Amino acid sequence: MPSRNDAETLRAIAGSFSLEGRVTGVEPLGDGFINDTFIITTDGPRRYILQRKNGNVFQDIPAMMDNIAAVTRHIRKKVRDPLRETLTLVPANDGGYFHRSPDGGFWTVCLFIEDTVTFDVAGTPELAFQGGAGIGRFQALLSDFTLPLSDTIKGFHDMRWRFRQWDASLRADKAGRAGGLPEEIAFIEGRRQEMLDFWKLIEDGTIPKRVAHNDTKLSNILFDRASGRALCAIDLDTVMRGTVLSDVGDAIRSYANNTAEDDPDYSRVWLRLDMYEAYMRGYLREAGGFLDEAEKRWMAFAPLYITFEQVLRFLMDHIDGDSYYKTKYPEHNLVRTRSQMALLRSMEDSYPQMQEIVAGLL
Ligand code: GN1
Ligand code: MG
Repeated sequence: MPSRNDAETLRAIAGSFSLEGRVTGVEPLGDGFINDTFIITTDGPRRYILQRKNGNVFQDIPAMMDNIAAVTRHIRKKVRDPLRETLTLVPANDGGYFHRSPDGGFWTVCLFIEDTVTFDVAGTPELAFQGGAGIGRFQALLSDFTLPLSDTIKGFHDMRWRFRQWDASLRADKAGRAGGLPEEIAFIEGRRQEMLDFWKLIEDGTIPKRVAHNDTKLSNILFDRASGRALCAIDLDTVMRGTVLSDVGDAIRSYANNTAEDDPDYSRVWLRLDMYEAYMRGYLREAGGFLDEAEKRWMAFAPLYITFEQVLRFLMDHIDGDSYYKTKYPEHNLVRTRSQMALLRSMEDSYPQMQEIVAGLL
């Protein structure tokens, strides 16, 4: 743990938020790739989540917090149990939704939602069904949201922008790694046109922009411990306007993978069609009502698009010298790349069946 996050500093930071009770502990939680996350315990009735938001990834954290506040306010008004079915931001003592530490860090707090569980691998179709229903519900609750939202990360799922970054990375070859990656680079280039053609449908308005979560991997959903239902979408940092297809794609990338996204044994990586079917059944039950024809038509392609984007982003970070994602070992981004390449190949093989499944559910 870096010294900037030492126990005393963390307690002082926790103390600068309007918490009920006195802080009794601040401990690291989970292993997100982007932010540093902690759990705050107090002698009061609640626990809290403390996060140091990543200032390299998010250029305008105040705008990001405004997005999260607006979206959670909207959801809160519509659900039965607002303290459990959406995130509740806790203001800092000055009334804003973040605290600045002397080293320039941006810190935020929200309520910890008790009696919930998260997963890294879905395991059962029932869980995939519940996860699909959860994201479908999240999108449906926001389908009448009309307030402006800031773009928290420029060009997040925008393939034209991603290729511009990609071309620049290859040219710069900062870590001197590009020469050793002919197969991976050919994998990306061989799909460039296909992916740009899909993105064009968003650019020209064929596929509408709505409010999307944009980071719907399985571990970003809280499941209710008692009922097993998907309760609450967390990690709202990337809530922005975009196509809801990104959410379906990113979810399938994690729920329907037979293994973890960075499994180094690529023979274990494949798309599970039973999980795909279950997720889509849950998702379409909740989202079917607001989707238009173009979204339905391109629904089955979404996982291929997002998995491709992920291959590109992991490989680009490897080429850049691992500056974006947290890594656990030196080749981690390359292993992630290859593991996601195996997943995309499996999706390409299963694409006709994926299309059939969606057609059968609509
Ligand atoms: C990051 O924030 P986290 O760890 O849930 C990333 C996603 C990637 C994901 C890959 C803001 O998600 O886009 O899909 O890692 N988030 C950001 O696991 O870049
Ligand atoms: Mg995130």
